[in-house]
Amino acid sequence: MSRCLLVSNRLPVAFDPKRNEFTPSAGGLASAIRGLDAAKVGFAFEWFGIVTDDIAAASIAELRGERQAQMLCHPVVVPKRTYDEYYNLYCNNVLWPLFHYERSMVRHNQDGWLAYCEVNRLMAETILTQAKDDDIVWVHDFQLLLVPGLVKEHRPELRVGFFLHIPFPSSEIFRELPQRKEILQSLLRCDQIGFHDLSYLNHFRSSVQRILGELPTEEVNWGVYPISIDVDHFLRLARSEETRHFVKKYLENKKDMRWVLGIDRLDYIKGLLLKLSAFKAFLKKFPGERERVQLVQVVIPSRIDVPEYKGLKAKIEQLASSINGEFGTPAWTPVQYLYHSVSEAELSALYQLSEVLHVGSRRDGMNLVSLEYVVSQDENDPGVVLLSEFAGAHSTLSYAMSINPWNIHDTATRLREALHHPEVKRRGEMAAMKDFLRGYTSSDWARTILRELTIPHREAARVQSLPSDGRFPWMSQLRDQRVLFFCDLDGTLAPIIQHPKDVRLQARTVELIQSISKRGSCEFVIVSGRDKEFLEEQFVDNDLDVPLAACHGAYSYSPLEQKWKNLIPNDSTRWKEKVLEILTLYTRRTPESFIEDKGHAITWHYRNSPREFAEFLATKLFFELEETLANQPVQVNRGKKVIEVKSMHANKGYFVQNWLQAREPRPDVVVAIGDDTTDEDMFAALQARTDVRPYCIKVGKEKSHAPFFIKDQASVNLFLEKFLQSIDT
Ligand code: GDG
Repeated sequence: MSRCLLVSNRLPVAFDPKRNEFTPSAGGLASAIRGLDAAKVGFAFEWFGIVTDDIAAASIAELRGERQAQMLCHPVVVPKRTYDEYYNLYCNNVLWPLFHYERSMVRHNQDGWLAYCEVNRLMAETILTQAKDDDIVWVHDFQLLLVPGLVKEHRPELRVGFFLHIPFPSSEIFRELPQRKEILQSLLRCDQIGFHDLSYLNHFRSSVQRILGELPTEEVNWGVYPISIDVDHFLRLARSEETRHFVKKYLENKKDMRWVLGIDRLDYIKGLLLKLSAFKAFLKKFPGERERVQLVQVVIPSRIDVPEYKGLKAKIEQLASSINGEFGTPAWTPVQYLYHSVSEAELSALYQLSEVLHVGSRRDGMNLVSLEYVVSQDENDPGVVLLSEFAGAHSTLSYAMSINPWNIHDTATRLREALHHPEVKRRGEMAAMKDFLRGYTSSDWARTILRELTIPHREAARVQSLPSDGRFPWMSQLRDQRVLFFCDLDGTLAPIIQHPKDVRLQARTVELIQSISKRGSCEFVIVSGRDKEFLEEQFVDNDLDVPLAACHGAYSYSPLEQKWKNLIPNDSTRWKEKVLEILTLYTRRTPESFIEDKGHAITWHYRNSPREFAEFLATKLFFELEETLANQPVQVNRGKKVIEVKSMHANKGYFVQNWLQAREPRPDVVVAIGDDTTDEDMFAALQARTDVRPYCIKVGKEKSHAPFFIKDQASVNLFLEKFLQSIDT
């Protein structure tokens, strides 16, 4: 089994020399990674983390492989004073608040930065001495942003991945960081950079473009991999004797009271004051709910030596007790406030007994508590998750009730809705989320990341251009195989020309598509960014009976049913108004540019405009759109002479995944071919699949997720001809 060196600030266990005791480390990162199943992930993990004294180091090192650690631990000793400066002055006073958009909390300082460099150097040195050539180094989180650069400087051939557990802020915020260049340059040395959410990745990309001038040309694989939890562990925990004992015990007091639960580390990012204010507003607005509902808020002590955290604690306690003072009765305490951690069994019991989980984070990389709550629910009478739209988990939990925690009055109303959400709905919604999590655990998360981190390595040699005879070697193995073919239109089947509406398929291309799609073993699907009407003209009106996907997969057309289906029925398009307003301004300023509204996407074209001026404005426009739409369910893409804003779900990646899901029997082979950035979503989705053999082909020479290349559009027909021969012979 290959070795994966996990590198993070903390180890999974801490050692208390006074009590001579080991305690599991608190926090999301440790709890998610502790749950990784090495066998499922397919790697032998060894964990590197910092300790500040030799006794702890020796004791933890001795644990090697024992239950408390679950993984082999390598403590890296850092002098206490340096550690404190690194952790308090830079990690907690600069990076943490800045990355969570809390600019007023940022305290820039040079001492912290120097200590940060020193600790990162010590960590990198240890890795350099311990890592063997075929190990994978997987660095975690904002405390160790310089480690990838330092490791790569000496061992460029080592595979290094980085995962950020907190948000990556908008470039408008990130560019304030005095050490912005050093940090980006280090991260760009990685072979792979992972984020929880697409918006974080977009912010990172635009920061690179803005601060370093351009995106790197060499191979960096950056992606979105939302973290998950050890689902089996939480399912078992929910049924355990110990948890049942607590459920019974708590029920004796709870009786008919309805619980709104909060489990948060003491941190300003968790929005505890906003949550309490919303609860107060709820009690004011809905007097009928008083004496029937209680907010059970567990606050886990954290960074308590820091004055800001002490101050926050005092404010929370003040607000909680003022709510109790104002609304409480001898028989009812509105806010039950606990300021200590609870055991796992108690936590599971609280999850099970609470009618609503309230996550009101001002910003939160992911938020594992919300996932744990879902998994712990009783399927017959589950609760509801009230979830801040500023938590990464918002993109994972499809049926959570969204709140904007800053809108206290609306949150109060949503809380009431959550408490009265009908049982049938709760059941269906919770079952869907639970099912999703059953199939996507923290081990799946790690496996996807590590697989991608190793594949390019092994496949680097296999990146291949179309040979002059038009046959990739793998084409000799297509006979008797069920082949699914996804093909882009513009720039792939048809050349890019000056006026997009004049594009027509060549007669030979039409013939080839017809012949391929008539083969029983082969399904040929056109996946295009064009609108339905245009595709209909090109294909349906020319009697080309192939399935079509318009607007990057937002609509699909079945030749059998002869009708279009909207694949995103509940798509909200409120963002469109704002986008049209911005694009109209740019169109007025840029001669011969124009706007195309495709329903789920809006595109700004500037292919006929004065080149330099239009490119300049396009860059500006791109950033403006990203800023304006940072928290909207949309993607902003820059393609060839176009900028496009599209609904997150109008995405070729989603489309091909869904299409494949519905295929029974599954095809053996999937071929995907395309030339534009939007095709990259399709390539990335297919390359990650293990149940089919994907062959992704990029038309053009740009960097791509696709391992195969065809140099230009004019060579595509040759490839199609040879492809047809390969499935026939
Ligand atoms: C960072 C990011 C991201 C909490 N209280 C108790 C307890 N916990 C456990 C929970 C959960 C974990 O701690 C908290 O995880 P979160 O994700 O909610 O938050 P952070 O610690 O801020 O984590 C976050 C995460 O990294 C992972 O990438 O999701 O956004 O900020 O697992 O169950 N466990 C026990 N008693 C407690 O009192 N036993």
